[in-house]
Amino acid sequence: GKVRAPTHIISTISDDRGDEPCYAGVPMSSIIEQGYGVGDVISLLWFKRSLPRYCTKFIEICIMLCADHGPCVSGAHNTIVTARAGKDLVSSLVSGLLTIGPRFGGAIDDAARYFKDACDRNLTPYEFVEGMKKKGIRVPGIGHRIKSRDNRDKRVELLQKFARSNFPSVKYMEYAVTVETYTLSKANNLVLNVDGAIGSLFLDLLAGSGMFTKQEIDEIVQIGYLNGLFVLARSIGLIGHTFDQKRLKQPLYRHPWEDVLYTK
Ligand code: Q5B
Repeated sequence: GKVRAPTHIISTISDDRGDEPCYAGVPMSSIIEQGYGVGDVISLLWFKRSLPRYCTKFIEICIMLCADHGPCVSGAHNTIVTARAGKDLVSSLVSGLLTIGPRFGGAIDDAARYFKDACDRNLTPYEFVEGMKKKGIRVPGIGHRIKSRDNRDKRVELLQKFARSNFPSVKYMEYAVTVETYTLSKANNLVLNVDGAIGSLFLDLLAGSGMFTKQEIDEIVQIGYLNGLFVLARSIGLIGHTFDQKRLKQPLYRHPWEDVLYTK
């Protein structure tokens, strides 16, 4: 009989060997003919299944809302400086992407992990927040540099509004809101931020859609899929900032001396 040589790579999400590429078994022609959107493609390639329309719409809303947040945030700043140093598109893009992490944009997975654990264990917001403080960990998904109780993040409101009208349950998001109520009693800028809103609402999507087993949800949260939403979304804006700087023929950036405290 035939002896199959051992393979060096295992792949389960896509296949390009036939007449047309397939994403999670769905041929490209079906994706186009059936009017799939970016949310459907993400569902197939990340979660290996087709998700209900309200889920793919939610994914698309996350991508649209996180695509950019102006030139002053860490990622855009790095991209702008790199583009102005004469570097190419990919270099400018990745220099911005490399700032995404626990403080900036990359708190979605940890927000999901901590909110899930605290909510599943029925911790009161006081127990959760003060427990985190004792461990010296900032609550991921809480706090913002410019957003506050009196200057709410519109993106968070839009995500909450969509989920309240379309999700079967928003249990985790409501839990995150009770945490926000508590943190706001400590400081005005300790709002539920866009990372926290996406993290908690994605838990609701995973738990409420009926498309994932409990074990699959735990694995998604443990591996950390959700920062991918911010990375993907913000790439759109960072590419835009690169083109903008090139179009404007901006010179090499040098930070002004006056804005540096030189001290010993
Ligand atoms: N404190 C976001 O801090 C920021 C606390 C906290 C308990 C917290 C901070 C934080 C968790 C990470 C997170 C996502 C660094 C943010 C994003 C995308 C973006 C960005 C954009 C976009 C802001 C002052 C006092 C201190 C702290 C305490 C602060 N946060 N305590 N839990 N979470 N959050 N990141 O203003 O007693 O004085 O020592 O790390 O969720 O990235 O638009 O800019 O789309 O691009 O710099 O929206 O909240 O405040 O560091 O001076 O802290 O508050 O312990 O207390 P700030 P700090 P104390 S969304």
